[in-house]
Amino acid sequence: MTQEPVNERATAAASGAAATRRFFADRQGARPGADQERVHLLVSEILKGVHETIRRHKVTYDEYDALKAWIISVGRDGEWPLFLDVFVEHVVEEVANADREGTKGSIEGPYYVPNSPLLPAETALPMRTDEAGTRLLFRGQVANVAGKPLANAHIEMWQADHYGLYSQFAEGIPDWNLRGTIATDEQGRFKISTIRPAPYQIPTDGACGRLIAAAGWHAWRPAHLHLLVSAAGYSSVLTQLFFRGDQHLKDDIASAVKSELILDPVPAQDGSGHEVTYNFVLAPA
Ligand code: MBD
Ligand code: FE
Repeated sequence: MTQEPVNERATAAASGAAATRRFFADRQGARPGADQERVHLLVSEILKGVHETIRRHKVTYDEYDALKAWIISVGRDGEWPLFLDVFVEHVVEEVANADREGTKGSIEGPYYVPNSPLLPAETALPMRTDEAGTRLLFRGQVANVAGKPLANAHIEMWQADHYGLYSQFAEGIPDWNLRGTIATDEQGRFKISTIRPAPYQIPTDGACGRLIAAAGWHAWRPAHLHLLVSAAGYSSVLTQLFFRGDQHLKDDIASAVKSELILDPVPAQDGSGHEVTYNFVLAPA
């Protein structure tokens, strides 16, 4: 897939501010940990790692000042949600889901919005009449680990558009564009028309972009669908699905790709774009 220049409408400042607001709206309970021993243990160990790196590499005052300026700018640019979700969340997810049965989890990232429009099992994600991109018919079934189909399971889905932009985080896109909550039918099935998202480049004009440039890294994530699948009595799975052949499967800046989460789309039978089947498996709560 060719990539067009992106992100003029998803500046670090705009998407960062929206992501920060969203985080506090969803996580009113997110407060510094109450467990003093745990705070002491974890913060001491992190600081020790920093101290050891400074000694081992004889970090200079110039480097220390560059770090200080950069950390201040992460906050100024509203990019703490982005930075943490790109560079840290994948390990939290790995630990949290180490013993999960069924569908593998992946990171949430900064762009989830709860309470997206409820849609039937066979549906199209909300999109603009002239929505750009290759059509994608995404279908499958939700079942439990014993193979029993789960009727009325909810598949919350959110994705970037053809230009790598997320509604509610980039300018000029309808609020619920490419976001929806699909309820499975009696057989646990779903059939969702959408478009293939584009590979996603994190904003390059803010603190995260400056770090990436300074380190000689790249800013790309492979194209992905975000999903949160839930059913009464089952443990929800928050995950992402990727596309076979994407050039960034092996070097996702957010380290979120797992081999079990790669889709193999084929040309659609009706000749309109691609179609793919993926089945979700939930474990008891
Ligand atoms: C994304 O779209 C995303 O999914 C993550 C994890 C980080 C930045 C942008
Ligand atoms: Fe994403």
